[in-house]
Amino acid sequence: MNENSLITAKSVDELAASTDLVALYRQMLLIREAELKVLELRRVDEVAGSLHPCVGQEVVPATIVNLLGLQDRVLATYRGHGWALACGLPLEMFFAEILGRKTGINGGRGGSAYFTAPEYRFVGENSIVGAGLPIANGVAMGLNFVGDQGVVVTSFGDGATNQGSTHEALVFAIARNLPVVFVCENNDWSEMTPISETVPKTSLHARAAGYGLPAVSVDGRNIIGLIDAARAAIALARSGDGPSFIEVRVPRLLGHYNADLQLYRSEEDKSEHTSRDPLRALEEVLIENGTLTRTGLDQLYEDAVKIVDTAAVAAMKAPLPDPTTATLHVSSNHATKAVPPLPSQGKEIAYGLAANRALILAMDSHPEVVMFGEDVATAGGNFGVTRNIRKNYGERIFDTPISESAILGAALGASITGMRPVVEIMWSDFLMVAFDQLVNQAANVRFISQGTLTAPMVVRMQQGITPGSCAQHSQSLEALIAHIPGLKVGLPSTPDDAFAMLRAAIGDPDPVIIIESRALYLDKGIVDFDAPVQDVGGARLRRVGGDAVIVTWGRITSTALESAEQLALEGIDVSVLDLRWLSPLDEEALIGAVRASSGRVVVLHEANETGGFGGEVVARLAQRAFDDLAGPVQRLGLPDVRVAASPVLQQAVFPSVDRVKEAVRATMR
Ligand SMILES: Cc1ncc(C[n+]2csc(CCOP(=O)(O)OP(=O)(O)O)c2C)c(N)n1
Ligand SMILES: [Mg+2]
Repeated sequence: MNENSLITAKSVDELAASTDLVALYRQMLLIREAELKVLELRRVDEVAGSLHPCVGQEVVPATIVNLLGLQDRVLATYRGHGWALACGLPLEMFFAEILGRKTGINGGRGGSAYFTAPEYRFVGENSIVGAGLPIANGVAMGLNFVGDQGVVVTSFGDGATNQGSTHEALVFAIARNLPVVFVCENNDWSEMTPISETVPKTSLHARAAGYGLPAVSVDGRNIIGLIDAARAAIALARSGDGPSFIEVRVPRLLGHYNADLQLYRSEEDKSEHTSRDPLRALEEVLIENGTLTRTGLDQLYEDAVKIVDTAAVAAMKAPLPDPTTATLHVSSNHATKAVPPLPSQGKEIAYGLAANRALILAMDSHPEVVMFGEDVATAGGNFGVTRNIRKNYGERIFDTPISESAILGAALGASITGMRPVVEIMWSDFLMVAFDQLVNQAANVRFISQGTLTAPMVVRMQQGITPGSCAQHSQSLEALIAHIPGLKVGLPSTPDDAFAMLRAAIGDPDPVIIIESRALYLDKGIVDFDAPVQDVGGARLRRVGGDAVIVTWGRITSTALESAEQLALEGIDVSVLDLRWLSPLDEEALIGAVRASSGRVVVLHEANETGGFGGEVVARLAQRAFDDLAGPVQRLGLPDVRVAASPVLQQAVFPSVDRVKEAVRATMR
């Protein structure tokens, strides 16, 4: 790969002539003055928290955004003020956000390091290093799905090129030939560590070139070279020729953040960086080529200061947010309709096939649904759940690299741009390598945007113990997801629910995680394919008995039911409440079932006991139904162990029917 493949044959003079350097200078100056003003406001305690100024790096957003159209999008990092302003975010909204005001672009929810302004093409900043790149891929997919032919620019630091998600994103973008321009702002430092220490034997753009992206490195003072490279990269993306990578070498004129004393940095390094300021370089060009005089420059400077001051003063007068809104916009909170009983009429079908039917129906009824994941398309999935979709729906289902962060990030980016991705993570254990994209990214979309943007994405995965599954392929991790506000999670325990809950998830406006059970995939049951689409949420009473209730979910529900049948032979009549959804939790059904079952409760799950969702169930009962409890609640889960592969050792820890029966008897003593 020719590392200079983004440099076109156009002459420097031709490019210079077609570029409004004064407008560019104004833009850079405005960003610089805005940053300096923000720092000043921080010094006098008008701003809370850390600031990451882009002073020295203004040239990158100012040049590149200028080359974008209205159909294009930008994603940046916590050092993203310049990108947002270049995209057109009004200065007053910018200051108001950083000042934590109601009139800020996100009403004070984003602050300096995490604001988003999609209405100005700025998908957002990101405070997680490297996390924006996978999302940029999805935004590119989404823009092109809605027919905008948009190009996505995502900016990140030199340090981010050491992050796994960055590499996954580059690999994914090239595999899918996505219209993304990856812009690395190399300021030589990642916080307090020089890039030379962590990337000793290669260059940053060479890394990207190694994946097959056209890649180039440009000095930020070489404004014409930067424009040339960016134009070429944008043109490549726009014409369907895929992603590319531009490294821009820029100085970091200040510390990593506002309070950084930079004791780790030599004076030589600081002055070397100061000597490379692109703003000063551009001033010299403007003077040398006679475009402006010193007085002209001074005038532009005074104009910029005035504009910035006026906006800052106005923002400071803006009202603070109403504290009662702090809990709003976490999830959609539509009331859950009553969940119908399991159907007695319908078609008998296996659990895995029922999920497959839900996916096919979604493909038929929602053109915006796309599916992707590892082995899901041609092979039909590791467990066959996505079989027979590729042949009818073509590229709407595709196989991805083994890159879980890239998969989830792409799903997120696509979901906020008009698509409805339904992606598969092969085993819930594998979610752990990409949890950021759910917890720090997807869960925040509605919140940050004050409900103006949502992320309607579905993640399917499966979990649990089966004979021979090792400690890395047998965990039950639902409590980790249920812990995160902004995510919804459900665990179907029957074929009907494998169908109905997946359909509900696909119809939901928020990120929903459906945890299927590998052990159940071949189990058959009646499925009502004609039933109306349910809402996400709602528990189901699977058995009614007045002596005690077993509260459970997922595949171990069948153990609860079998235990109840056996206990009935002893004259103990037990209810079984299948919670189905842990988030949102059907608290009314829970309390109702406890009251109707003499207040004797067993909470049963396959997950380890400590920190399992059973603890949450017990806490809710203690808070809301303490007087209804007949005695201590019995909690039965996997003991706090790792799971062995040997079936004998597995059976030794799995909550068996006998243990469940014993737990129920214990509530009656
Ligand atoms: C995943 C993650 N790890 C660590 C951090 C802490 N952190 C914030 S900024 C930063 C340095 C990143 O350097 P670089 O990518 O070069 O960007 P720059 O700050 O120079 O713009 C680090 C380590 C983080 N926010 N996210
Ligand atoms: Mg850096």
